[in-house]
Amino acid sequence: MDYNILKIGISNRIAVVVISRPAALNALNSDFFSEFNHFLDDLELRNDVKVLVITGEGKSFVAGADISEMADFGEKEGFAFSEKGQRTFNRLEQLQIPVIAAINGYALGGGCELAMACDFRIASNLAKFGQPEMNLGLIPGYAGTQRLARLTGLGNALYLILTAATLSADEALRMGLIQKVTDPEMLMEEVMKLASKIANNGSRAVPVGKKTIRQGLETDFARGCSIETDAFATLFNDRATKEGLKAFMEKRKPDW
Ligand code: DAK
Repeated sequence: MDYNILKIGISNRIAVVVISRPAALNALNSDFFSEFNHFLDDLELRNDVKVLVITGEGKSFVAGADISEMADFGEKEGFAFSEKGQRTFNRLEQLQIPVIAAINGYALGGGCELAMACDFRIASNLAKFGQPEMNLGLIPGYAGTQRLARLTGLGNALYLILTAATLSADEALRMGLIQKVTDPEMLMEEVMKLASKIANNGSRAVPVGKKTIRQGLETDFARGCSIETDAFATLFNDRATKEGLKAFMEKRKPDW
């Protein structure tokens, strides 16, 4: 497939996807969803990529779903639009490998929802966050109503969605929406440092840890503990786990 919106680079076990439609502040249109799903199809077949980084070109991460595409929707089109976006973002969230959103600017509406479907959010201090759908007579349609409450708590989610408030990066950090704020020129360096740290762990513990935490959040505590026990046990079949334990005992770094 020829990519027109996504710029994709893969090196040192890290894939970086740049969403590049800067004239529309990287708003998510149908072409984006086709290209992104195609990219995920490829990514799921590879085992040499250990971390995915997503960022935006220009002054925006993603300024939302493409409003110009939505303007003439009826209920049927609105349903299909929401369903396709939710399916794509769920797929992203359920990737085996960790995903980092490097938030360089506006993360509004569908852009904030995209960032929330990632595992980590690191932002430039120029970034702005919000769910401004109320200003359009809408509610978030890419699971923002669900993920925002899970990440920031009920009161914050109600406040952000019902008032369409815009948050600075520092406010988003205080709310627990993001993990770190950096100077704009340090953003990619910080993100790549984090990505490398994770990518250099050669064991299955990274994907297993991600899956266990995410599955546990969707169930009750007792069931979550049982999922953890099963996952913990399976790691003892892994050569890399044996090497990690042995290396500790021998006071050396593991040779994954
Ligand atoms: N869609 C399409 N084009 C957009 C856009 C968007 N979300 N955001 C910006 N653009 C375009 C602008 O129209 C403008 O295009 P030209 O006029 O140059 O052709 C260009 O990007 C530059 O934007 P501005 O000139 O406005 O730039 P400023 O720096 O002055 O302002 C801004 C930046 C981010 C504050 C402003 O552009 C803005 O307010 N943008 C809209 C932000 C927004 O409301 N985002 C949420 C979109 S709604 C659902 C499924 C999904 C969703 C909802 C429901 N179901 C189906 C139920 C999700 C909805 C959304 O994400």
